[in-house]
Amino acid sequence: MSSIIEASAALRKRKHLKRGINFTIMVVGQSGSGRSTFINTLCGQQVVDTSTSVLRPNDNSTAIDLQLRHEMVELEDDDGVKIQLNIIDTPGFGDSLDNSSNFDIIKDYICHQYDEILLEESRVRRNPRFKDGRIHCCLYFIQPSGHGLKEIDVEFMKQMGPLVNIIPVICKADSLTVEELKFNKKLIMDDINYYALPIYNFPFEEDDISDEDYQTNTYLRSLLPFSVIGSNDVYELDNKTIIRGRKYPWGMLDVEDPNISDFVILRNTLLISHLNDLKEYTHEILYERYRTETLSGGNSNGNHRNPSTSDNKLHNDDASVTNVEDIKTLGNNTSKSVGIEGESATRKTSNGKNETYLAREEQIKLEEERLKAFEERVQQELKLKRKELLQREQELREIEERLENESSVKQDH
Ligand SMILES: Nc1nc2c(ncn2[C@@H]2O[C@H](COP(=O)(O)OP(=O)(O)OP(=O)(O)O)[C@@H](O)[C@H]2O)c(=O)[nH]1
Ligand SMILES: [Mg+2]
Repeated sequence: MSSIIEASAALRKRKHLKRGINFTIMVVGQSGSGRSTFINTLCGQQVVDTSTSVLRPNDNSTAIDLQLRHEMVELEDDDGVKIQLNIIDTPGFGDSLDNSSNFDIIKDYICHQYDEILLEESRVRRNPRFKDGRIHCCLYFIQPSGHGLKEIDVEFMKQMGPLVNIIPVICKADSLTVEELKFNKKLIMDDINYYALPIYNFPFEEDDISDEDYQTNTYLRSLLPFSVIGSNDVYELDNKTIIRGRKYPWGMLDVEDPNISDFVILRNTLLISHLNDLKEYTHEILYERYRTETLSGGNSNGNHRNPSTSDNKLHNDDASVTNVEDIKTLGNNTSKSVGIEGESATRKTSNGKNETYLAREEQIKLEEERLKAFEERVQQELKLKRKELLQREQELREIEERLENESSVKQDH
């Protein structure tokens, strides 16, 4: 019997692995920051067409609407483990004078995914085809300016950090010298600390972490913000080695060269070493807080995430990185890309008030059902009491009759 159970558990696991691990990344950054090129570099294939990305305003104004563009790519590692990677690109972000609607659209989208889970959790019958659309990581692209963060960067991280794991990234790192990159990283981290921006800083519990993980997380923290270089082109070197590179008048660089950017470390962190951590943090901390606040009626989406572990002392910056750097890449060689471009684009709602609407409606329904059951119980009890009362009345009447009879017998005598 137990062997049957073990076998079916193994089968389930295999099926699960066959179906793939679902992982969702949102890439946010101002236009031209290299989001699309990065997505193609991350996936090792042309997922986003970078030649037709110019957005125009919808009317006579100069304001450009933010779009949310979905891409889905299946990546597979050497062991046949599949990752179903959902990527949400955000063309139009930060392109207008007033970008507040951009923030609303992104916040609405994130909260809508949480509401869908809330609804699903409260259903008596689960939908077997339900798809978890929560965003597990938001890569926020910062263009290096030598001035730290801009107001829009601070505002974005402040507003979205409590809802989603934000990992800040310096894009186009090839435009910086070694010293400039170091300087820009420092300025950005100074601003993040100064404004107490709730980014994902590889949190851990000091007493509940292995030495190796401690060193890895501490090292990854020390790299923040990650620097990346992207490219849409691959080149063949020496008639055999193929690299994804950038060609300059003075030579060529390999975007995967760990000496010039953190791209490979970031890719391995996202797709291998911290994929589960990011998913768990999303479910156990971010969603859980959203759920509690929503069900207690107090969610204004302005919640403040204060990562309890963010103050863990940092040390050992030179810690070994084997865990991250040594892992070989997923996906370069693999599989099909399914583009659902522009699928669920602009979704505007006023100041984020109706995103909890569905959850509230479901909650009211549950409350009504509970009240109905309570009412039925009370009715039953009432019926019983009435019956008892009738019985007592009957008994009383019988006693009275008996007494009457007895007294009339006495009188007769
Ligand atoms: N030097 C350098 N240029 C880059 C890098 N990544 C992208 N670019 C270039 O920057 C330009 C914009 O890149 P995209 O990937 O289209 O940027 P995007 O953020 O998707 O832009 P929009 O979709 O138009 O908002 C292109 O000319 C890219 O070739 C990089 O790492 N370094
Ligand atoms: Mg683009």
